[in-house]
Amino acid sequence: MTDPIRTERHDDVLVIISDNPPVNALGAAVRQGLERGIKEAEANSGIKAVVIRCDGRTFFAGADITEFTKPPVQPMLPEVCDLIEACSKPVIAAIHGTALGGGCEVALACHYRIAVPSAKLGLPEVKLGLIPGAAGTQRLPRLVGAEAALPLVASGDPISAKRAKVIGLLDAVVEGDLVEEAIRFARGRIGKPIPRTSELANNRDGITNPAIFDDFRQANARKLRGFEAPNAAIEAVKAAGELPYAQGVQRERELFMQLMMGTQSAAMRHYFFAERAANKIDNLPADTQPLPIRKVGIVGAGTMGGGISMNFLSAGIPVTVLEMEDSALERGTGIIRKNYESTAKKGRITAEQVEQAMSLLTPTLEYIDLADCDLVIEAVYENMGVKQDVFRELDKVVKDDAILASNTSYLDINEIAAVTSRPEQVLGLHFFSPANVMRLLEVVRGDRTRPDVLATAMALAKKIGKVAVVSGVCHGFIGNRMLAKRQEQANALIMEGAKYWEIDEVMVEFGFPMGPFQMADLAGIDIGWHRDPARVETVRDALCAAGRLGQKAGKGFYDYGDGRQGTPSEEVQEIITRFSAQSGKGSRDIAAEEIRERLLYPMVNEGALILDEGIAQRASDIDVVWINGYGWPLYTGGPMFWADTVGLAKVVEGLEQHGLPVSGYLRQKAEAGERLTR
Ligand code: 3H9
Repeated sequence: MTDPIRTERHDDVLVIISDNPPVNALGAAVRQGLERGIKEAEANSGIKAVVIRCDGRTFFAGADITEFTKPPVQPMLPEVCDLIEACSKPVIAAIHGTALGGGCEVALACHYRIAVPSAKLGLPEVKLGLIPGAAGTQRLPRLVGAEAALPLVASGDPISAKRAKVIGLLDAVVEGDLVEEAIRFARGRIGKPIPRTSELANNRDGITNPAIFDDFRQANARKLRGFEAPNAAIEAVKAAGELPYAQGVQRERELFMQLMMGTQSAAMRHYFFAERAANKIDNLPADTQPLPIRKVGIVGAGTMGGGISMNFLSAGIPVTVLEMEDSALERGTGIIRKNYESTAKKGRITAEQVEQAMSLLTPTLEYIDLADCDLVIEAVYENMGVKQDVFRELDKVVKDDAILASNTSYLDINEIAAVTSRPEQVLGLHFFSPANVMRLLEVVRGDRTRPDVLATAMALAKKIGKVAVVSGVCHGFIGNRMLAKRQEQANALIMEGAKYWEIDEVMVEFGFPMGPFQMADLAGIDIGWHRDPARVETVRDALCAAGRLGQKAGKGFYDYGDGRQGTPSEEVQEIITRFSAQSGKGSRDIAAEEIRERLLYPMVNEGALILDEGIAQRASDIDVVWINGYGWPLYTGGPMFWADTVGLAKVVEGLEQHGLPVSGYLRQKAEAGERLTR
């Protein structure tokens, strides 16, 4: 392996350069090289100042996460940072790209930091279930104060170079050539007293105003619920104000090690690599090239069609949206505009951006206007006949090399593709509602979908900020197929005596934002209802017949006042009790543990089947689907990783105990003592 670190002399300035693609992670060889570079500077009296910079697309993006599960190799990052800071000659970090985690900590150990305007700085360790472990939690508050440090450390979102300058994290934002500017900056610091962050007095703002910690907790309560790392991050930042530097660093180390040993960080690191793996398609010919998508057509301007359109408009891709009637078209485009305007009101986009996005939208009532689109996505009523009609029509009018996609959530893509003359250019693009917000995109690969068509979908997903996962064809694909298993048990449990709000509570306690009955209320209980109030065969029929259609009607399983927080309804429980009595299953108290196992273990079993059948490419893809599409708690790593932490033998035992099916694949894995995820 070539040495990732080299040095260059520019007269009296030594430039230490890292070239460790793709993101200059601070692996062992990089740390060793940095140590060597600083020692070289110390040993040579001709060197008066040092610049540390990176080649490639970014400054160090952090510690090398792949090393966390391997035996440690010296020197460790905290020592390297201390060595940099202790250097007797001024050391300047010259930042471009993203200085993240350990990379930001290296910058904090440098005596000065300068960056290009497009650079970003941050401590995203909490997103991996960790806190910074190379004294970042102690140096940063000393430099910028606890109040400014807190969101960086505890939320993990990076900040712009401009903001970093405002809070004092950067000494300068430079417009010209970064290397030249850094060398010039370094020369200007020669012979001046060297500012060392660890030697700064404790910043007192967290002590004089301790409310900042509780305020932060309160303001972010919903986002942080269940996560361990943010609390540790808050504690570490607090310690930076209370303790001498060395003790603060020790506290940080203890907290860091606790988290590193815990399951949450293992789960979140699993997820980090899972998300990146999901975008890769196994067995595609190496020379597969994505096709250019310059213009997108959407059939249907309803909730889904509108939401899908917004993804492309926001990414600067023109959209032609088709409806059958003027009124539907007007309503649909009106909602798109309203959504953009309300985002602008919240200050997240400018009024110009609203107009720019809307200017890319062409509403139409004519199929022929979709003729020159590179991709057309159908988002009409979930019915095979209706969808096939749309595809027949599209196949006739849209140019030959265009891709045709269906937003179906359940239906067989092969059957849809079969009515066209181009089945190899047909695939599923299953967006999740609200489609402009939810990150997940299931890319459904038909039997005949061509590799470059699939690759195009994956590349496009990245462009519009989605996390795409490839699924094979089956009823409900990866996500909804597993959801059905959970719903089956939720329905069975209420017949056996569990209260529906208890079931929701168990799921919320587990970490979901809501339970299955709250979700039904949000989605609308009447989705797929036969619409005959006289035909009451299920609990759902009874609720619909009673006008309890969900949140939109002010009542569903729950009664809703002004807010979205529902209260359990006696009327609904009476309906359930009536059906339960008819079912003859009897009624008993059901413990939370049984509820949890019966809802979640069948999902694991279904996931195992999905893997075995090759519907999902890898177990981690299933985790990506559930975390991004259904609110499965990230800190458990997703259903497959979670099952591994529970132990597959225990899952199998639980399924058997509850009289539920166990797939051969799951049983075999459990018996072999293997895991589903790697
Ligand atoms: C830390 O620093 C702890 C310290 O406080 C304490 C130490 C004692 N390591 O995301 P991309 C790979 S914790 C190893 O697709 P982008 C990634 O897997 C770390 N590998 O690119 C992918 O591989 P592949 C704190 C890494 O342009 C490839 O690089 N830092 C690492 O969309 C490209 O990645 C972070 O948490 C890593 N640190 O986004 C930052 N980072 O091609 C994590 C990336 O085989 N990284 N890879 O799939 C990121 O947020 C994004 O990668 C970044 C680039 C924004 C940098």
